[in-house]
Amino acid sequence: VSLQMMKHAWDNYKRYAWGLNELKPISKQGHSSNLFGNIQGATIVDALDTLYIMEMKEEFKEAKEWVEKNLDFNVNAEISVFEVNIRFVGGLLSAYYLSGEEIFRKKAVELGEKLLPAFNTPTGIPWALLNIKSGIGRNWPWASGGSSILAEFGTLHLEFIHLSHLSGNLLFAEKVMNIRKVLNRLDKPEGLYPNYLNPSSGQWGQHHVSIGGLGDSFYEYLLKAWLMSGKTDEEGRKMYYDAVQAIETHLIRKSSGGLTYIAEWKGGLLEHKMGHLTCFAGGMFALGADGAPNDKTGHHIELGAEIARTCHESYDRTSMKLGPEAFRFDGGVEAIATRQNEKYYILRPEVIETYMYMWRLTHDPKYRQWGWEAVEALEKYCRVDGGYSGIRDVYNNHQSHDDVQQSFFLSETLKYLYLLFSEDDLLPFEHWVFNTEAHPLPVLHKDDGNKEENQK
Ligand code: DMJ
Repeated sequence: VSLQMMKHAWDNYKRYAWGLNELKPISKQGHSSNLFGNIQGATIVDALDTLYIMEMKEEFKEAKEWVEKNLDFNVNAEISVFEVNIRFVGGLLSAYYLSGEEIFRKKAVELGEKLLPAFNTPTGIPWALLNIKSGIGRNWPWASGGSSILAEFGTLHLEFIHLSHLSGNLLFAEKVMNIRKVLNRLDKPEGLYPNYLNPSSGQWGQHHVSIGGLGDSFYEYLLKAWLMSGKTDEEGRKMYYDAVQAIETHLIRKSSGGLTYIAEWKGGLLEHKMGHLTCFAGGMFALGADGAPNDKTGHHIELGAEIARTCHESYDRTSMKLGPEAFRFDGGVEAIATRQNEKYYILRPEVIETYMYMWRLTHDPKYRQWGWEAVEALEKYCRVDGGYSGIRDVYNNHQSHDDVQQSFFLSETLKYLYLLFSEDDLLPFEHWVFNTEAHPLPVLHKDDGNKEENQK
């Protein structure tokens, strides 16, 4: 089924928005997100590995030809370093490792080099935004006192390690290792990592902590850096388990109805809200269970299972059976969005991602059932003639589409669905880690040798 869904999403993108970043499935035209500046083709690059994995060979071939002929980074564009890294660099790296086609390696390294000027700050903590022509960077104007964002500068590690591995240029790895050094020098409030860090002063901005937006994939990349290193990166491992310990103590709570959730922390005060983005953490806890210190393996699996259940409830308690952007545990509600501007669903993957990890790690059939419920809801409410669209209010039976087919729907949501219903030996966890945009990267073993050897 996810294969048919992919076909529908891809065919319509191709028909109405080919070469542009994303598809507007209702108005049947292209959508240009400013996250990628003038870099084009986000959906194509994000979808490459999904096409490959689903064995959509014709489509993969035409996508590859587009990359060869049209993917151009010599543009005057201000881009989001994080978004371009996870979608474009990550997408190209996976396409290279899966297919062995040199063009993808070349483009990934070329783009990686364009991102390097972002690190030209007093601390080496990169800017959020970078003009890839001039090399001038800056931060989001809304971010606390000129800060860079934890989930942005903390989500470069996996791709940059692979860029060094594939290019022989050690600068990439040095840049991301330096980020850790800066973080490890700083005092952390209650052992927690604030979402904001000023790249000039090297000091934290506002003490807001989140495992959802602005924080999320930083934690994910600590764990995955350790896994991707063949479990040799002890620093990554320690940072991950220490962070989880602090998160458990200060952010994880149980509602009176028995639902475990991860709250947000604002200078010591809890906001009892959990974002859809935060739901990825169920899968992360389960994935990290194996290496958990002090006999805590079972506990981390259990934590993953509880977060999965809570996130499933957030879907089940809507009329469309698709989860809201954020849900709350206060004012008498549990796992329900109370604010109008938190009731939307934009085809996000995190809940299905967690089902996939929980399925692989426990084989409890309920995760496939829950995944199936999501498929039915996507087909019923998000599928339109021109592709798949997000929904403005999942509590309202009257459909209101947002008219965007997000590129991560093809790279993540559909890939995780496909994996949920595949055998475990498709991209097995011993050999692959998924970047935060679901692009698989191979585990690097110490004896993997150099680039030449790897290409044989
Ligand atoms: C994706 O780009 C990535 O999963 C990122 O980590 C968070 N936001 C979207 C999906 O929701």
